[in-house]
Amino acid sequence: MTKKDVLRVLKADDSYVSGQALCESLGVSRTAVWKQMNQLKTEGYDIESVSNKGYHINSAPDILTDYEIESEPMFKEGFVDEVVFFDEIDSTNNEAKRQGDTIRDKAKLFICESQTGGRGRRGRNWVSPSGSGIWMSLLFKPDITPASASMLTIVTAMAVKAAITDVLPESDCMIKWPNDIVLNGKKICGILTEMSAELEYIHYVVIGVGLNVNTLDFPEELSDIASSILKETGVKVKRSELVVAFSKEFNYFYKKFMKEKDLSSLVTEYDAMLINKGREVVTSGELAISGTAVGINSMGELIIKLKDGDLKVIRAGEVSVRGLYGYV
Ligand code: BT5
Repeated sequence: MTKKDVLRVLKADDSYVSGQALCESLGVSRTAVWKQMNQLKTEGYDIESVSNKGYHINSAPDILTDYEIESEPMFKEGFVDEVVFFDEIDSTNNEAKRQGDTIRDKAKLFICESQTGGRGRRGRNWVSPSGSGIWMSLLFKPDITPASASMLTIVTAMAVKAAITDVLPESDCMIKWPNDIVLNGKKICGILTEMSAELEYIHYVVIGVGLNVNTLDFPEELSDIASSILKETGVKVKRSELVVAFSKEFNYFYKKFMKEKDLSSLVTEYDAMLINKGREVVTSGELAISGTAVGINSMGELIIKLKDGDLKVIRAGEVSVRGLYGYV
């Protein structure tokens, strides 16, 4: 019997669970249950015990351990089969890649409290302080071609946006194509998709998500572009709830994506989440293009309408886009 088993039983019941029922469902002694309860209490779980009634969980701490996430009642409806937690690690994407060749049919989620070498795209730095954000990486083996893998960033962005909306319906975060989530014009989340592949065959993909949830302080150089859910809304979200919502939403969007193995059934929904839509954008790179973002096509490419009315398609990875006057 593990902490996860005890938490699962307690969380599944809104009322009290008798000590006897707990022992019976877990097949262990009362002393064993009592020991686990005490351990959980020292970790910050508020578990009430009332004589003749039993145990009831009033609240759980804001932690991201495997047992906290996997014991959530909604966890089974999600895409993730197993959570691997670290208090501190260089980068959850690095760890997922180190374990990449062990992956079979499962989807594993690597998650941590802090990263010492968090990465953005092209070796950029990702600030990952302890205790306030979600730094996680999904590892799985999709049955798609390597050329389609970049579309998983689009699918992931939709899942992050939907998960935030599930937990905080009043927040109106949007997607900045291709890999950012923005709230009030500031970046609250970035996505980094990597893979190990041969020309025609994917060994595994790693999708890293960095989400600023309750972070209040950012380094000076990021203060203009970065923010968190708490900073923008004043609401402190329990991070494990958001992780479970993400896993559920990813399952939903990924299944839709896998039907055609492209984004044709998601384009309309995506465009409604796209902050760039209808706005002036300019691409980076030598041949900077400016125009109005129209939306994405079924490959996840951004369609830009040029001044002369011509449409130009921009592939993720080729360039990044920004608003004419700033980050969005
Ligand atoms: C990204 O790159 O936005 C992808 C970030 C992915 C991070 C996750 S965390 C879990 C997993 N493990 C990892 O090591 N990485 C993934 P990019 O579009 O290149 O944006 C990077 C830029 O965002 C930086 O150059 C900064 O300007 C800015 N930035 C850095 N840390 C930030 C933060 N915490 N919040 C918002 N912006 C940040």
